[in-house]
Amino acid sequence: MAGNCSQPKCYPEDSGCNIEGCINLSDCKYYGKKDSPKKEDKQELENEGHRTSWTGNTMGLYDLNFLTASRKPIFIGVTGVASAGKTTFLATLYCLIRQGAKIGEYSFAGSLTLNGWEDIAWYLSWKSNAEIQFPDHTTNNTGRVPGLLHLTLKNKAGKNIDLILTDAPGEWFDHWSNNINSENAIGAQWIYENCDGFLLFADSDMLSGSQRGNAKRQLKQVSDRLIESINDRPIGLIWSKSDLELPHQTKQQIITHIEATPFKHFNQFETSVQEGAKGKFHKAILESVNWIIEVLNQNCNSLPKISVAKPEDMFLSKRSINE
Ligand SMILES: Nc1nc2c(ncn2[C@@H]2O[C@H](COP(=O)(O)OP(=O)(O)O)[C@@H](O)[C@H]2O)c(=O)[nH]1
Ligand SMILES: [Mg+2]
Repeated sequence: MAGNCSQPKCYPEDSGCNIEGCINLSDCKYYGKKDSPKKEDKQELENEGHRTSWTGNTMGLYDLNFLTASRKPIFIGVTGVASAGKTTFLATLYCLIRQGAKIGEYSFAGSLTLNGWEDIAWYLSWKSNAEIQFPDHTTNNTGRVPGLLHLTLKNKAGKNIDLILTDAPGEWFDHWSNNINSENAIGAQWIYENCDGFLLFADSDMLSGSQRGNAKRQLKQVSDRLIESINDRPIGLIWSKSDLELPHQTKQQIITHIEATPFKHFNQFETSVQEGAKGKFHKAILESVNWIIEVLNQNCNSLPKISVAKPEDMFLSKRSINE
């Protein structure tokens, strides 16, 4: 049984109800039922192959089968401690592309998790007394897989790419940076093992406030853990909440710490839910995601050149006699 659902492939606490699509979990006939699923239901699930992700909710692991069967999405791990601004960043990203903003050369072409995006972006879409409303705190559960948000993007040449961005509780990264083998670190370790690139959140608010010593220590710990087996994967450092001032010296201390262990792809971006002068903070949100896509494109092996007499016709051509 997965979490509190009697259906083996449903993780309602992590990703919403995926069998009945119930908004209120208590309405679901399978939720909270301790008895095992009826035999015929079980068979139905076993025979269904790759189920279409139809609810539009944030995806769980099982929904990924459908997406990854046809192509490899780019997985971006959104990492950092609790309240660092991760969910707000994701909600702002969605609001921007919903309005037509581009990520590099790519624009929005669809999503299997529109409900999931709308759930977090809803708060930013309504301002009361001109004050921004923020998304709810991502609940800390003992999930094994984070909430997964999906985007399909398309460029002018008609090339489609799929992105999956993780929305995980920050507490997971706290546990993970202390001990990767702890039961509470499983979800963060899943992100680390499966993501192609990472955004690491540095909270300008916490780093400049009364708890700054603790905030610096936590950030350094998470970054050390991330760098440990990073290989060629990119890490973008996100200075979140950049509408608030963070002393240059503090930033430099953190950069120096991260750069002390050299790794291949590192970049930094100042972002905020506020657009900033000439929209610079919002542009940085789009640029950070685009930078990861570009680095991953460079990392792909280019096809070897085949020496052929007729390069325009791969099927009929022969190797040149002189070679
Ligand atoms: N000033 C400012 N505050 C922010 C910004 N983004 C988030 N916050 C604050 O930080 C809190 C936590 O943000 P959230 O996105 O839930 O953080 P998460 O736990 O990392 O997902 C929010 O409730 C806001 O109060 C921002 O861009 N600027
Ligand atoms: Mg969150």
